[in-house]
Amino acid sequence: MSFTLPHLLYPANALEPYIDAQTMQIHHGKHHQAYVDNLNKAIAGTEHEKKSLEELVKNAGKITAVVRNNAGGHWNHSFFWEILAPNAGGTPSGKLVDAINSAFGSFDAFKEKLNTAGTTRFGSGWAWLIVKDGKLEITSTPNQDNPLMDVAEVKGTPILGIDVWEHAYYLKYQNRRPEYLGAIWNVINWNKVAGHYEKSVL
Ligand code: MN3
Repeated sequence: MSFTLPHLLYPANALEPYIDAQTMQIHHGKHHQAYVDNLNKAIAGTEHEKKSLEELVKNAGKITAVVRNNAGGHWNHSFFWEILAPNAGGTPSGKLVDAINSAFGSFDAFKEKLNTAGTTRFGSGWAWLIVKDGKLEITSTPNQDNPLMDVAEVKGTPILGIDVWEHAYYLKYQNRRPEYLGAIWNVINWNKVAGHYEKSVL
């Protein structure tokens, strides 16, 4: 099958001032598009052509580095755009906030731990909140890997992921990754994250 770039659910400038419009346009329209195009090119005419994105991601270590990087890039970004939203942020409610408090002590302690995972990920990668054996954990992955992959050091179901590649923040924040990580909490769509959480603990 051939993969396509998903539409953003909000205008590119909707996450201002936390994420600027130009970053969104390039990140979605150029970077994500390139992962989609390169993935389609890499699987064309191969046995992988008929597989779902999830199958490709879960078996990334058994395929090629090109498929691993680009299937990961497509999955991660599709996931990322949906957990961001304008007029979002704040704190989650319900079962998710209970699970966060019980796993990390408090919502602030959780944010700090996820920010540390993002800040200390050397080079390019992602910071994740995952469900592993029914419990919440924080982890990070290099490049476009994710915790669903067979090659992930810590495996689990992602419910929140933050892109810490420079392309996600450099135009506005330059080298100040911690500042970007501080701002992104204002645009986290907790309803979406809670939905992922509830599905993963069914
Ligand atoms: Mn990115």
